[in-house]
Amino acid sequence: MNTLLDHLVDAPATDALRDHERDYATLAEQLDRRGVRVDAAVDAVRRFEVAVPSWGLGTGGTRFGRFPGAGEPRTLEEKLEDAAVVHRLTGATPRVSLHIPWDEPRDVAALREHAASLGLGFDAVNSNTFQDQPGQSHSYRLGSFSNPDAAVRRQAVEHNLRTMEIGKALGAESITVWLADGSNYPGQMSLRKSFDRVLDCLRQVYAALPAGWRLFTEHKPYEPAFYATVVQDWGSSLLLAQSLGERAQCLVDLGHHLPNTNIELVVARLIGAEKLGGFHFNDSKYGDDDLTAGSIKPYGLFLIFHELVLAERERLAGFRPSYMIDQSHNIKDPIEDLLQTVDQLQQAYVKAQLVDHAALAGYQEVGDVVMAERTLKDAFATDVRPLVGEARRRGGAALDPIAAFRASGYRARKAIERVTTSGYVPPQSL
Ligand code: RM4
Ligand code: MN
Ligand code: MN
Repeated sequence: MNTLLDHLVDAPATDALRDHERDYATLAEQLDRRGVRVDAAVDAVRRFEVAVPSWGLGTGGTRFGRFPGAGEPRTLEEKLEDAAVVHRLTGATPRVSLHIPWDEPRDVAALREHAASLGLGFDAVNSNTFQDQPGQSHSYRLGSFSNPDAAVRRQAVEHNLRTMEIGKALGAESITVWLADGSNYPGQMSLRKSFDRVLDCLRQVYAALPAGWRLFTEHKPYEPAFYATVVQDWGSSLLLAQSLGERAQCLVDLGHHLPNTNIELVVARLIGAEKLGGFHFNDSKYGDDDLTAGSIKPYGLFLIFHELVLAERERLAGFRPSYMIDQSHNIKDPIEDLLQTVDQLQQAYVKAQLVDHAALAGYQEVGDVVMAERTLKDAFATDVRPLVGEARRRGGAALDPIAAFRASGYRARKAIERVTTSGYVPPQSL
């Protein structure tokens, strides 16, 4: 075991353990009465995995400001150390998703080794053609793949090819393409031509996909473009994926829908079309808020997982979703926010496992609306915290990750080690 990670998961306090054992026994007994095998549910949680975003390990910010915390990672290597802490405490995050060039490795082989020594691997790589980078020949001000200038489009395609090369050397198996392309004013660009250009560029990227890789297209309704985003909705994303071929699938970011969109329905449609590739988990109230998953709409999250668990049980063709987190941790400690996130995802996932599917299907057949809805609510209303705690404990992770993280003093130690060159020290009073 890496010394850095030693002692993170010390035995919980005796009374915490005793309380947990009682709560777990009560829940197990309750589930038994409902015909649910608690061990199977615990095993399902233990199999659940989600990737951590490299850009979610430092403190995020808005265009109004950023409030970094002491001891936050300064380098990609330090970000991986923090990601390893999240994995050690949850047992559920063995891979990191890199954003290129935000988190471009200087030495790919060395980084892969460093990650492996921390027990980590790499998930989808994310290309970034939404910002100009120093030394770049052409500007993305008017878009990347949709740009009217062929030289800009070429540059953007080449960036994606390079991103895949890096990903391949790291052992990743997919690329996520999110484009900021769009227009701010009616008339700024041709709505049809811009989409055709995006498809054409994606074809070039798709043609270079390494063996065994998948390409995910990620849609977003607005921001940074405010009038018309080129890949603005799941319909556009599906058109792209279907035109590209079998190894292209759609990625659903939970914050990338207009308010009140029925996301579980979108998920069901994509599953039906064998085109659900992956998720970016987060939560939102208004738009792409990047808040902690489950913090605002936990029932919605559960309903999404219900669709996922149904597809998993039915072993549907083409169903192999890649789960990732995409959040910006602006005022919480990023590690704590990720620990909360994973816990919320594990809870939503296992609640979906508790749904009595046979009963639900029966009620649907005879049109018993009340009982059908109640079947879902019975699962959602179950307090599954002892169950996910037990799953983590059996997997050698922490019963209560936040408590274990706070008790470890990890962040305080890093605040001493990771002194920023700017000498910035956050004010002590909050
Ligand atoms: C976008 C989108 C992408 C993410 C960037 C940082 O809104 O969610 O997935 O990589 O933000
Ligand atoms: Mn995203
Ligand atoms: Mn986003």
